[in-house]
Amino acid sequence: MTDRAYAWFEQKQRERGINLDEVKAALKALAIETPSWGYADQGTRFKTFHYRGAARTPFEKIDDAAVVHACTGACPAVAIHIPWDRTDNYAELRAYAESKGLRIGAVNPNLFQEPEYMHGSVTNGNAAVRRKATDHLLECVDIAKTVGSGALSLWFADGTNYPGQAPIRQRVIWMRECLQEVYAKLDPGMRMLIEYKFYEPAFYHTDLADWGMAYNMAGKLGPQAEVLVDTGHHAQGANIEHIVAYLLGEKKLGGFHFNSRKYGDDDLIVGSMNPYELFLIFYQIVDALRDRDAGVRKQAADIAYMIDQSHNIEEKVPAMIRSVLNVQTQFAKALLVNPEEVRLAQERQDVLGAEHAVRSAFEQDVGPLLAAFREANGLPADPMQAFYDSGYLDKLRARG
Ligand code: PSV
Ligand code: MN
Repeated sequence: MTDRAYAWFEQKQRERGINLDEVKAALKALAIETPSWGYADQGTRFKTFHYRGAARTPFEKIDDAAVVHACTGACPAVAIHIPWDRTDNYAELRAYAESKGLRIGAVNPNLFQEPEYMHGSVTNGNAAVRRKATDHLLECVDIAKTVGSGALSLWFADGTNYPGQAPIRQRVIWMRECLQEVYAKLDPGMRMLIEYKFYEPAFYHTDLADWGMAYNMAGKLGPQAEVLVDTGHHAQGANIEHIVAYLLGEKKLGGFHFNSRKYGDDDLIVGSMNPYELFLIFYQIVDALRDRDAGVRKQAADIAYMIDQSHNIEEKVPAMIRSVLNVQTQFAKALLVNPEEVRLAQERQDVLGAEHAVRSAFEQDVGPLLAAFREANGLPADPMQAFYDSGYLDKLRARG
């Protein structure tokens, strides 16, 4: 049945003018980092429900991430958050990850939990607090070097709740001064990813509220600083794929935090609310992978894909697997857009033809392709079923 379904799919794509070897090569290159915090108990401001089996230590988080990688073959790295993953021996953490076939991915400093940060971290009016925040960022650069990570991923909760609360232009300068000091400590190959978010926890103004502010900051710092797009960090109706295309054109798109949202920064399973949006994001990326400009192609090929979800009521490991599969599905569909069909329609200024060329790829069933691709790469055709069959859930529940 699977063979027949794939044979039918193959024939259909041939008729649509798609080269499936290219599609499979691109799928093979897709690596999605999972976040250590997605395996632990997480909650809302109302309640953190304990989930039986949630990871309690950085080592258990790595165990869970390794299972996600074993089932999907697509998640070779796990991001860490400091101090949530603080340990007194980061070399040991790295060795443990490597022993499980993983590497440590982006290091995420945490500048929002200490009492001193009530009025901001790197933008705080108090120089001693800015110093403390800067020192934490520098500590994270050192941790990144020890664990062999190539990325320092920054998100600032800094902002204000009321007009007049703090000097907005001055805070930009304070942040830049701090980040310049941190940037200077990066190794040559390291990236500094700068994430933006328009509100929460601050409700009046946030110091890095949108992609333009992050882009401007990254540009002032230098080529190793790039923008990170968290899909949950935009106002309702924002055209995220436009932002993605723009940043790719500027060679400043460094990475993604994938998650899904209905209202605010909901951190729901990727692709669960608006899969077409995720597809359109990937359409822009695939388009950039075929750009005439080698710099744009390289930028698109080097995007750091990460999941950033906190699972409040979901079973953590299968929720992560579901997210990874949803990302792969929309990426695979985007690879089925026929660029020549789009180009010709654009040339004719054929609005409906161009829209059809894009949407018809979204409407393809990539199930047979992904199953065949996984089997050809020694992976389970159905990673979710493989997870449930593996008995790992019982092991998790034994954690209590
Ligand atoms: C902030 O909402 C954020 O997206 C940042 O990436 C943080 O590091 C992460 O969530 C923490 O869950
Ligand atoms: Mn994020």
